[in-house]
Amino acid sequence: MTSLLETPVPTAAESLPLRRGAARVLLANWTGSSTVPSRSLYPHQWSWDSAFIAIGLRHLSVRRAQRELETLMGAQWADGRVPHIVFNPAVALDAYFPSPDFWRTSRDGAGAGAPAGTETSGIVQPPVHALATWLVHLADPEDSRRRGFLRRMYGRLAAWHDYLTGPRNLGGGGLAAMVHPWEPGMDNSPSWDGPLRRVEPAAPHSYRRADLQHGAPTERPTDLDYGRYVRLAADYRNGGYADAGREHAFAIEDPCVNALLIVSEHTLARIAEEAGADPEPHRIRAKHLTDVLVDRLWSPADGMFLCRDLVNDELIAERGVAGLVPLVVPGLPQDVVDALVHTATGPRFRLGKVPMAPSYDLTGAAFDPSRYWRGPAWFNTNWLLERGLRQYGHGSAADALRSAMLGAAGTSGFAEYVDPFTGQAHGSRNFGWTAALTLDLLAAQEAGSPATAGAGLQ
Ligand code: 9WN
Repeated sequence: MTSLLETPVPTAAESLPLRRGAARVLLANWTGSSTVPSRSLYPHQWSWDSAFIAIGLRHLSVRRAQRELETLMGAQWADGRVPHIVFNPAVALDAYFPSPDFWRTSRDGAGAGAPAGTETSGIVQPPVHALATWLVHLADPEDSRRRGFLRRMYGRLAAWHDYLTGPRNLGGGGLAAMVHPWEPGMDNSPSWDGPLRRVEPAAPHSYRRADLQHGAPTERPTDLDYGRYVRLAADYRNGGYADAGREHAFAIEDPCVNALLIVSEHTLARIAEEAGADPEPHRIRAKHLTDVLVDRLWSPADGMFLCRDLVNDELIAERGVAGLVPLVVPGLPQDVVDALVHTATGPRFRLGKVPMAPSYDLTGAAFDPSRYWRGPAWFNTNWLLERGLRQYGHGSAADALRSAMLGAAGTSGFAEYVDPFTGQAHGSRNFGWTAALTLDLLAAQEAGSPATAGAGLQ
């Protein structure tokens, strides 16, 4: 298939150029208070990017990693939501669309508690933040304690999870619902094709895409999809970003988002202990959400988790990598774990035969090896799978995946995503979380084992 899998484990000296390259990306993307995913395509702070970036940045500078998360949480809304973008006022309005003058959160989001002095988007992204906070703490617990890092983060993280399990419990079972395809972070996944068909696209002349100035149209979402993204965001804004008392045209429960919420709840219990708060409610919630995740999103026939469309209350019959990510959740039933590993290594995802897991079923009708979230392999989802495999005792599969990721990160110039078969680079280069997770994988490889096995809890 490809030589990436056969790459032998490099020594620390051999990995030095890779480490230096990754560090250079993080230094170049640092703005003074946070890190941009990409200097060209994404010139602001993104929510789940910052969490993954902090996980790698801690190996370079613990203080910067703390700052990264503090900056993001500093833009939290009073209702607890953590916005998916925190805009940098020094960046030109036309550098990214939708820009602050589209979201208008300080005005239109005021009723929902948007900050008055910082412009943000009004939607959210997956909750990786408590996990990242805990891992940053572990990098230098003494410094963290001295600075009161966990004490300052705890209340904000707890409010964030309360938002997701409160106002965003749209399905009623307890899982967090996402109301825009940008929220689960896998914008253009084929899982959204069905739900999006119900959405009337915004008129093409009513907005101007900025992403096509930097990204190839064959790798980015189509104009039709973009029109629908804009419509959903504008409708949410026009409703004051309120979650209750409105019909959401798009509302889904996603297994990756909720798996990350569960892992983050487990780590929030650890953070609570350190911060002098009661950890028990977080443990109870994590356990409860694990049961609900299996109950509502597990598909025995597919051997993986699927997304649930809350508009018709049906599982969406598309298999994306989001459905494998729950492998990071501790305490899953053994038959679920076995089936997930079987599916990950079977014909749909071929882990172990292709270097990195694709973002979508290789046998699926919508599979495309180069288009955004419709097939290419991403480093964050593979990093999560690597942790999941290791957590459930599949150490050699995890080692092989780690080597393949490190190989692909270097040869692709820290690409945003890669062709799952060849490792060929796609999207932007010098991408923040690719560089950061490279540093994290290198640190674990050097330690001879994962520094933070499983969810970083046990
Ligand atoms: C919209 C920043 C973000 C990632 C997402 C990825 C992409 C934005 C876009 O880039 O989304 O949020 O413009 O396509 O899909 O996961 O957080 O890297």
